[in-house]
Amino acid sequence: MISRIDLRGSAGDPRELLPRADTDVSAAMEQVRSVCEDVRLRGTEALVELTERFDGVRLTGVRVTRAELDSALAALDPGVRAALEESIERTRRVHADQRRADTTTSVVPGGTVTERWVPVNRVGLYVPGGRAAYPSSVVMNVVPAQEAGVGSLAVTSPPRAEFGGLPHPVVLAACALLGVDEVYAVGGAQAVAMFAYGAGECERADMVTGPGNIWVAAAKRLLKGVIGIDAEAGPTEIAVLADDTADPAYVAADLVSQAEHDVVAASVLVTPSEELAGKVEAELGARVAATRHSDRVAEALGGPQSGIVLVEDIAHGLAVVDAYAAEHLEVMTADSAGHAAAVRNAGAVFVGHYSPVSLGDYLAGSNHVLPTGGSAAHTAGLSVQTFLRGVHVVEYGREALAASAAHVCALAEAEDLPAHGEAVAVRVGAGQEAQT
Ligand code: HSO
Ligand code: ZN
Repeated sequence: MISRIDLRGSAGDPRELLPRADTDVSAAMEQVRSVCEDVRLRGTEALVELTERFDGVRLTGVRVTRAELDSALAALDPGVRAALEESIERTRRVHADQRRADTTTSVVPGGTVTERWVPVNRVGLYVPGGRAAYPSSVVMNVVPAQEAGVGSLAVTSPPRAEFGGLPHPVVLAACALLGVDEVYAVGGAQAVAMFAYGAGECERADMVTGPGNIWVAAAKRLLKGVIGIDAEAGPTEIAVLADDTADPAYVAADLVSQAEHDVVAASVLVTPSEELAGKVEAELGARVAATRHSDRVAEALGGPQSGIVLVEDIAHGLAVVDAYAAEHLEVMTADSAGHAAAVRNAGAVFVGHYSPVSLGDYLAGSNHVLPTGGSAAHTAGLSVQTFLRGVHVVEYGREALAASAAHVCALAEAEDLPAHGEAVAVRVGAGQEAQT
């Protein structure tokens, strides 16, 4: 079952010893190149053919109709509808609060620089298909884009034969609840290419965001530059930093919860307590056997990407989880808040015994599109900020320019770019007056 890795007494970079899946996105890039080219050259026709090949669905049109969205919403289970509405409300409140205000700095008398936060014009949001349905990912992508003020939003999700060649009905219903009416039944690399180049009814987008499988990640990497992208999302990961104040049932339940996503999902417990490790192993045995997706969970927990990591103490554990830079990190220790405050690298941090990752997946109000594969060391998850650009707006008057001229000319001369200085001198002279 889950392996143990003993880092007690081991010096050096823990990254060498920590479990982590290696998904080879670059190998997949070669394969998605022709798919993307095909969409660029043949548009909708290519989308229809590729969808038939990869999803086994013959589309009559790539766009989901208004009537199809409405009937998905009408058929939505009332309990699921209430949960989605609450999720949208909480996520909206959190994300609305994150929106940064423009700032204006008066740099010199008569000279200002304003940072103006401007939303991206048009965004394509990818909602994965695959084993599960991801209406929650619709919320996590759409809400921050809406709160940022993105003017044009389109969602795409792979069509499913069992749903009459449409994306999952709950995904469609979530789009309808959020007021998104431009929805496509296209998945995989071809969906990223559709947004990057435009195809038929789908106008090209400035940016594509959202998690997907390896083909989606490869297409994002390939087309980055043609289209803006968020972080590449790989298989989901949970790391739990816990001591023996943690309840082994909680720890095991959380490790199982993320293992449920995928056979390559990673569940890692970091603990100084051998006693807790033993109890969690026992709990896992019972929970894995009882859970609905038992085989998938067992494979994920038994895989080389998962493990129980024994550390000297919590300080060592903190160094280890920082090195690992998990997508999700839970801290369940005697001083959860204090220890969590010391964490530097994690996509999202879940503090204490009552903040499981699955709460964050659906309802905490935080975002669940988060950096994986260690990229939390340099990248943040999806937020309002993802969809905003801080544009610097420069406004100097004549006097302020005159007072700056000498310095501009000096730097222009130092860089052997005298025409830069001349563009100032032509307005105000070379600016001898600025020798202050
Ligand atoms: N844990 C996933 C998100 C998710 N979970 C969606 C359930 N639905 C990656 O953060
Ligand atoms: Zn999840």
